[in-house]
Amino acid sequence: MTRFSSSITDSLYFSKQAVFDGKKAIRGGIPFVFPQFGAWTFGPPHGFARIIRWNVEKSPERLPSGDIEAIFSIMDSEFTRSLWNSQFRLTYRLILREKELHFNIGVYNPSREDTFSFNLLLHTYFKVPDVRRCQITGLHGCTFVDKTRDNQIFQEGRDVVTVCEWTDRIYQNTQPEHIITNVVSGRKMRVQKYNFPDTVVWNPWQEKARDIPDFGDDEFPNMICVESGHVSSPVILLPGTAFEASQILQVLSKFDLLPG
Ligand code: TA6
Repeated sequence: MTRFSSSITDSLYFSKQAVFDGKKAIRGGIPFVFPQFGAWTFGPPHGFARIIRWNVEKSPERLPSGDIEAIFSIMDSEFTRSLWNSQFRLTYRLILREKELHFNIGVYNPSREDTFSFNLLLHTYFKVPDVRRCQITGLHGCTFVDKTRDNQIFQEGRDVVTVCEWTDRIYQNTQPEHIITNVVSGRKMRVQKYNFPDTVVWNPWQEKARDIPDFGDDEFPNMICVESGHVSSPVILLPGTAFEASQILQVLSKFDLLPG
């Protein structure tokens, strides 16, 4: 497949040790978390969507506007039903521009009788020269579940969040926009999200990095995960209804000012 490169795709982090064998999610990029966030009694952690083969509804194609569009989908199969007995159809439409990447997700429940519930999250890995220098806006005042401290709940008091140690937090009801400073080449990244109430911030730091086989011991300073999701509470989808969520990533120059 053609590889499209832009300043947005260059801003994503992939581990030097990433393995793409179809058995587990690649360490980097934007793994698609569905229908479960985190450990799962019935199947692989973070669900099956990041390990199964997706259908290509529309191969990446340049539109007259210059944008590149691609559409992918998954639906229930014998395999998915063996883990999660729900009928579903999920579409994933991507629009790539030089400095922007748009993600439009639709989840549909085709059943006539059965309701299902799910989590959804885009586990985005950003490439950064030094994670300690990144600042993340849009989290001030939000409660968060701290997975590094027995899932205790705290409230964020900082206007901008920095990451200087093992961090694994689910921020709840976050602002619809985050700016992350000092991503690759010192640029800023704008993350805009719709119907994704939560934002997960993760970096395993040195010690935890050693426990991740497909992640180099010295790579933790060069990535930060800022993940738009619906994970604190499940989405409940009634028969015959659909749920939509979207995200836009936009590369800004290092000279663009932070909001407010
Ligand atoms: O989104 C953060 C997180 O759930 C962390 O708890 C951490 O384990 C990370 O994802 C990576 O998970 P993975 O299954 O890809 O190793």
